[in-house]
Amino acid sequence: MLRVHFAPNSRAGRIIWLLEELELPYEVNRLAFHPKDLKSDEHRARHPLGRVPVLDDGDVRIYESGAIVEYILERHGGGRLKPSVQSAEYPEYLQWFHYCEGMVMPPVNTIIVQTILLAPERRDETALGQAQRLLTKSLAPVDEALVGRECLIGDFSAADVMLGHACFMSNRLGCVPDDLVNLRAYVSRIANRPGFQTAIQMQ
Ligand SMILES: N[C@@H](CCC(=O)N[C@@H](CS)C(=O)NCC(=O)O)C(=O)O
Repeated sequence: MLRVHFAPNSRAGRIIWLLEELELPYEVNRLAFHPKDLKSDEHRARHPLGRVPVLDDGDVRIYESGAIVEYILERHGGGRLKPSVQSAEYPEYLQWFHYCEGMVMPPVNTIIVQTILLAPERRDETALGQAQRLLTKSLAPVDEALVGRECLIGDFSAADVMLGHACFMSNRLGCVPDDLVNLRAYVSRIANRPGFQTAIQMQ
């Protein structure tokens, strides 16, 4: 049985969402998004930095949300939610899949640190402003890619699970400008998917 080490309001939601979309059975180890759980010896034995998500599959243990998504698709997905390697969509699928952790999440991380995690006296307005501008710039190409499309590469895919989740998080931080109309509509569409709702409501 697949077992997801999960904390609410985190990238672990991507894994729950993917498993729901694939209709695969899974178990959840619910952790608090708090050092008492994430930095415990027990959880550090799963992830050296004490982070989520982590997936167990029998004897396999793996972390990094993108790696976990690829692992599930390849070992358990039966060819679903991913274009074939020879298809015209495959390069764009890869691009958006990796754009998530590569371009969008770094400024999202900084914004969360500078607005939520750091004590007010340690916050840095310059770092926050830079991250907000970088995030807005990084989201503009995603908005363009969505012109006339329901999903990033046309059909719903794991690229939507990765980058769609990052766009949802960006929107929740108030960082999707009103003029990115395609992206705003996309965020509403994915937020309405039952699998996404299961993931986002999980505590
Ligand atoms: N690149 C990693 C990032 C993992 C990560 O930073 N997870 C966050 C939650 S979204 C976390 O566990 N934070 C807890 C902490 O930093 O203490 C991935 O995609 O899995």
